[in-house]
Amino acid sequence: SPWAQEPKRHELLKPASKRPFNAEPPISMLGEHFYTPNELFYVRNHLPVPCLKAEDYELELEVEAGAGKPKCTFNLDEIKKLPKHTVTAAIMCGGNRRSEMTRIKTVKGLSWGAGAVGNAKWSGARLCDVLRAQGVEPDERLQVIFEGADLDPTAHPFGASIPLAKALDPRGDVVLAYEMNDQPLTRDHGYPIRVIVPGTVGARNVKWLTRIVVADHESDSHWQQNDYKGFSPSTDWDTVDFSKAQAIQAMPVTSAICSPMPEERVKVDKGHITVYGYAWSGGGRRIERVDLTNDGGKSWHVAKLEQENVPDGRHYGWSLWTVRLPVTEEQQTKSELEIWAKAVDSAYNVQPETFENIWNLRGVLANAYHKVKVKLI
Ligand code: MTE
Ligand code: MO
Repeated sequence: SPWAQEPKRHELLKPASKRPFNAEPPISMLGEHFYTPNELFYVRNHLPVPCLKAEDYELELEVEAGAGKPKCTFNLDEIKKLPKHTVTAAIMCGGNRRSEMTRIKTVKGLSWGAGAVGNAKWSGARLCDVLRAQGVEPDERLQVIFEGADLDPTAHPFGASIPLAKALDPRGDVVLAYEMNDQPLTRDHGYPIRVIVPGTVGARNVKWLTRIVVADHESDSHWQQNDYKGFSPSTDWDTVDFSKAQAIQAMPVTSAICSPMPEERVKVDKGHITVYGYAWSGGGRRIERVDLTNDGGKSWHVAKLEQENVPDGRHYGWSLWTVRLPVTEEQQTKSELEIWAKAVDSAYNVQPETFENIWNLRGVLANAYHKVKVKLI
């Protein structure tokens, strides 16, 4: 069975599906660590986890279009000998928070909560160094295709692609990573090498990377062509034409309340409750502000942010936030409270208020205000 060699997982990872393994941690724990502990980092696998040995590992680079040496290969030692670069980047699944969108109307996909995201320090060789050493030159028309060692039943590998411009941009910080938070990658997260494409939807961060192709077209994989794309709320499975929509690359601004959890009983302390969570935007956009309300938007409270001190445009890590929210006497007597969070990024993009107008049949890009109902005690 292809599933016989699956790795052991942390018992706190709650599986949304077991084969392939897909799981997220309890979000209250996510919000406690700026760097998500590796064993609690969500796992999103489409296929069985391949068993790769460091000593046999080989990465193939093919330049099919544009300038550059047509073919070369690298073993693990050769990749590790290149200058080591470290970048903090959050990886978020395109379907993060899908379960909230489903409440409006059913969507197709794994029912993720707000935990299909994690933030880590990734270290490895810069893809721009590797490409430039092979003579690859900037060309706006070209794409870089990545293939994993995980094969579907018809022997097609998991694949994805990004524009060559992102891959060659030193400020794009694309790395061929062999370390996650200073530890070797675990099998679930792509051992021995995965590509990290900071600011870009999880699906392009190909794990168990075995082949890179510079081409004049996008990856022809199912996941690039017929998945991970957004559509109008009126598009249904009879009318959808996947060839007409752009593959998701950068993600829109989002946030989530990690604590309190829905339906939690929260103790009011001196007329306040403590609320914390995460916020993130794609494309390297820094989080500028996170606003909270517990009275349906009549009054807003600005959260305190914890974030890396790196320039905007290259701010790939998430921001954690915390706020002491005042609770009125009247709210305390009612005992039920609904908290809303919305984040604002450095381009002043704001989360949409509700899911109604951003609903899409695959349940991706689910970034409306995060709303949590709690009980006060
Ligand atoms: N890479 C390969 N080879 N196979 C996969 O199934 N899943 C992708 C991406 N890279 C996937 C992959 C998706 S959809 C996401 S969201 C992220 O990996 C998840 O990364 P993680 O499991 O390390 O959290
Ligand atoms: Mo994903």
